[in-house]
Amino acid sequence: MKKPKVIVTRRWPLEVEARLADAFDATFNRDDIPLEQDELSAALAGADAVLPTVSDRLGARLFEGGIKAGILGNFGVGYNHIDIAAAAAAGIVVTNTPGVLTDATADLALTLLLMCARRAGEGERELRSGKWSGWRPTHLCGTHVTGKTIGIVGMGRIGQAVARRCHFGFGMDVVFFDQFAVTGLDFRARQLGTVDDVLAVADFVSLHCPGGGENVHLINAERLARMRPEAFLINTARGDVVDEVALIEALDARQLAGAGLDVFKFEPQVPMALRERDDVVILPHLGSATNETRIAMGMKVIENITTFFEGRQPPDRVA
Ligand code: 8YV
Repeated sequence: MKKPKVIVTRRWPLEVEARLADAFDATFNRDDIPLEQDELSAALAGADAVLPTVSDRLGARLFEGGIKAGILGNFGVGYNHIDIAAAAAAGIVVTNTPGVLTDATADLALTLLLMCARRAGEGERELRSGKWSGWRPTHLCGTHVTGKTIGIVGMGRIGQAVARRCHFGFGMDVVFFDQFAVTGLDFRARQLGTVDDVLAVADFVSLHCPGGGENVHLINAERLARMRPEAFLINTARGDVVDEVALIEALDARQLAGAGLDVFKFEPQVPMALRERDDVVILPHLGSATNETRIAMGMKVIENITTFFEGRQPPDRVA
């Protein structure tokens, strides 16, 4: 039987590329340069499956006609870069990779939280630039973490993994907002009625809701004004959840103490006004970036497209 033609839009871990090359008629992006819109369009027209990532914009226009692909096997849990309604209308199945990146992303949220609280980025910059004059009692004092209150916005898999780390690892009180009632947690946590309620009490606010749709600018000027001046905002979800302009203004006005950001609205562009600040920690979208996790994500995509080509329901179908 002829192997399905599969186009992979970016470099993937070698183990996963080898498995793809074995099972499919696979085309890889050896140079790892993001595909242009016309190249994505050609991929959809020429392959049975296209395997995109967050760096590919798959808007409605790409699904307008002349499509051969039956499935988009997205490498990643978030899929707000794909217009899934347009994909579904064009008869294309879309899958994602939930579960396998939960721990890595939660670990990175904690990395940002600790770096913000303990001024780790500032300290490292000072030392590397040769400006450290030595220990002194008042040097780079930050914010205590243990025993504080973590506020989670979006208590799904990753939100719960962050909350669990904060509760068991740092003895923190956990409050959260989720649009659904969340039960069966194995640690103490209080579900509050609104995002604003969480912002009003949390020392650290960590975002774990999907991007796009109703969540665009969920954290806007009004909501930032509700944060406590000693509090930090952590975002490992999607850049569009936070109004970056409003965040910069709120930091200027000291409405919050700082922010730890792994995601940005127009990646890889990050506003200079954020890059120049000492009260923000910024990382280049590293949430799931461990070797183990990236391999597991790739294998999950393979599982999804394999099931699809066998005529069965892919386990992680989102459209
Ligand atoms: C990925 C992510 O690196 O899975 C996600 O939603 O944000 C990251 O873990 C990236 O999105 C891959 O497409």
